[in-house]
Parts: sequence; structure tokens; C-alpha cells
Amino acid sequence: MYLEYTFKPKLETCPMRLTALRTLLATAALLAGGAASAAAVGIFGSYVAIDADGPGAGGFAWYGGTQPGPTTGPAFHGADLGDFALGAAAYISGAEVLSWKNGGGDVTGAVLSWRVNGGAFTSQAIGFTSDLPFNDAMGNVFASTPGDQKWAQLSGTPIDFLAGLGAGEHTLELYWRITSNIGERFDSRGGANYRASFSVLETAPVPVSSPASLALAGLGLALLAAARRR
Ligand SMILES: [Ca+2]
Repeated sequence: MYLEYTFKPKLETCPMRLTALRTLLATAALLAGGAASAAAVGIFGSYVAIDADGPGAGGFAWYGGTQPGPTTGPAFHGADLGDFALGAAAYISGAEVLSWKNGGGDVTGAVLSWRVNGGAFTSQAIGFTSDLPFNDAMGNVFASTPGDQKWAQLSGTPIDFLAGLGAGEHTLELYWRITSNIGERFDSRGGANYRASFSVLETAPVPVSSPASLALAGLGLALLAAARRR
């Protein structure tokens, strides 16, 4: 009762204090509203294209970093890019970044950074492609959120990520980032980056289902049978 008695009269008898409180609350609300509409940018989609046979006739395949969906492709992180012959070429043939912006934020560029087996990253600019509407690498359509942009013109392609590699297990590691008027924003799995593995073989891998390999297998069996008959 004592607390109630001392507290209530103070507020009721001090209109100046109430006015100050209301002003403070209004100011706080204004600041909160200002913060909500402050400049912001980010990445909501990221992809990389791998052309596994390099200059060969085979095309590229898209792998996803951040995939906004609903249609998605294979994740780059954790992917096995396959076995390659020593001296062969395999390309990073494209990359894509989907960016968003609001409140005065302005995205000024996109970048793919990659490296094999650690060491220094090589950075390639990804040039601007389109404002809304656009499709992403998986064919998803984006048409409704003002400020969304697509970046898909990867500089320096094709990038031969097998160049100079010896036989063995290797890791292709990469991340995407955007530059903006309020700094860089990364798509890098929190700094851990996206990593895919692949092998370089001493000799050319022979597809087991090819007619040539079946013929060789047949010849081997014939030789084995001939040897057993001796
Ligand atoms: Ca190719």
C-alpha cells in the first residue's frame, strides 16, 4: 500500500514528467521505425556451374549454394565432382548470385572466390544481369520483390580448376559475396565456405558401360580362359 500510494500520486501530479515520458516513447518508436527501414542488402541465392569435361562436348551442370527454391539442384557443398584424368581440364564455367536490397542499400557488384586444396583464393567478378523479373539457374521465377537483382556474368571463364594438379584427392572450395554502399555481404556458410571433392587419376578413367570397356573386358576373359586351358 505504501508503494502504491507514493508511486501513483507522483505520476498524476507531475504532468511535465508524463509528457517527457511520452516524448521519450515516441522518440524510441521513431528510432525503432528508422532502424527497420535502414539500408540493408544481402544474398538470397547462389549457384556455380561446373563443366566436367572442359572443352569436350559435354555441357555444364549447376550446383547450388543458397537455393531459394522451390526448384532446387544438387548442393555444391559435399558434392563429388567426379574422377578426372591427369592433364584433363574441367571448368568453372559460370556463377550466379541473387541479391536483395532495401532502405537505400545499393548492391554494386558480385564476386565468386575459389581455391583448390587451400592456399590463396582467386576472385572473379560476376557482372550484373537483370533487375526483376528474372529466372534463377534452377528456373525459379522472381518477379515480386522490388530491388531483387540477378548477377550471372562470371569474368575470366572458363576457369580450369584442374590446372597444375597431380593425381590424388582434391577439394574445390568457394564462396560468393556482394559489394554494396554499406559494405560486403558473404554467402560462405558462416566463413566455413562451400566445398566439393574430386579425384585426379594417374590414367584416364574408362566408363564401365562403354562398348570399348566391355570389349576389353571380353578380351580379358578370353585371355584368362585361354591361359587356364594351357
Ligand atoms: Ca564441356
